[in-house]
Amino acid sequence: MSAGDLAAAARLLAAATRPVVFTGAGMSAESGVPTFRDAQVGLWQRFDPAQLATPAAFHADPALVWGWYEGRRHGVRRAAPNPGHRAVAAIQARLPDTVVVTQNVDDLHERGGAVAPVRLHGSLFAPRCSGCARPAPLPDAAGEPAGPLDPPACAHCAAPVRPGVVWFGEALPEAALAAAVEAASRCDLLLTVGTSALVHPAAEIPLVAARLGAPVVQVNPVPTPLDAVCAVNLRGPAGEVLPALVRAAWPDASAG
Ligand code: BJW
Ligand code: ZN
Repeated sequence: MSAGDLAAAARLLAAATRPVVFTGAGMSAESGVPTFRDAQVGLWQRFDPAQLATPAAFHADPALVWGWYEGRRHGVRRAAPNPGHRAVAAIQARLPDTVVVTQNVDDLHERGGAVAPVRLHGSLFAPRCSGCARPAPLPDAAGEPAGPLDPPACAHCAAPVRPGVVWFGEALPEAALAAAVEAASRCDLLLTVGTSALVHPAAEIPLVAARLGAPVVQVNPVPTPLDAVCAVNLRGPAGEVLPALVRAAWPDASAG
């Protein structure tokens, strides 16, 4: 990341009044939460997340999929927000009309101080019934599951409880998608952080902003399909780049 690029992005941020911060798994990487397309670890090594995150996988083997999510919940509970999450909260504190839109299913934005992030892909911590769709309580946090684990049964209809996330082939929550499109349509800066921008329709959110003339600034260590629409590409980890960006935009601010 060059000093010139950082300064250019900081000028855009300092001039913004209603930015959107659009985040993906790279936002939480420095908290130790693996990105979606990272290699899996331990006993999950031989499974492809894209194969597990589907309604068909849950239908075929609910214990396999529930156990995978229990393991991930366990990892996220032990993780802490990183300086990137705190920098996002600092942007929101400085510019109260900032909208945070996340694809992440962890809770690290909230724990890092962000207010009301719009969740496009649901949450690890909001299971619901796979039959009647009623919210279901989270099972008590036990130790790390050793592998497949039967999901609880719904208290109302006895169908298996499923993770409250959006799987491939499923529609995104209507209100969240509408809020994200609305915010991107009227923003005066879109800051995209830590996403491969491969998964649709979420990946279209920065494109909506760009199409309507808002500058797009990207934070990612590697190029993505969004590079072409970005006014500035800041190549580097979110936990370092975002605090540096906040410091450069508002030299008096403290951002982790
Ligand atoms: C760092 C970093 C550091 C690392 N700092 N950065 C149009 C075109 C093609 C396909 C489609 C299309 N429209 C729909 C589709 C199909 C499909 C899709 O997009 N497929 C593509 C993969 C080809 N989409 C869907 O199926 C969606 N549903 C849908 O379209 O429904 C239609 C419908 C309408 C009406 C009725 C019924 C149906 C649903 C998509 C749901 C995605 N769900 C998941 C799983 C959530 C639960 C879980 O976590 O298990 O969401 S998939 C996964 O990908 C997860 C993520 O939120 C999402 C995005 O991933 P993300 O965040 O970008 O992570 P990574 O790992 O890909 O990238 C990490 C990045 O971080 C990398 O770039 C690193 O370089 C970077 N990085 N360290 C900063 N320190
Ligand atoms: Zn039920």
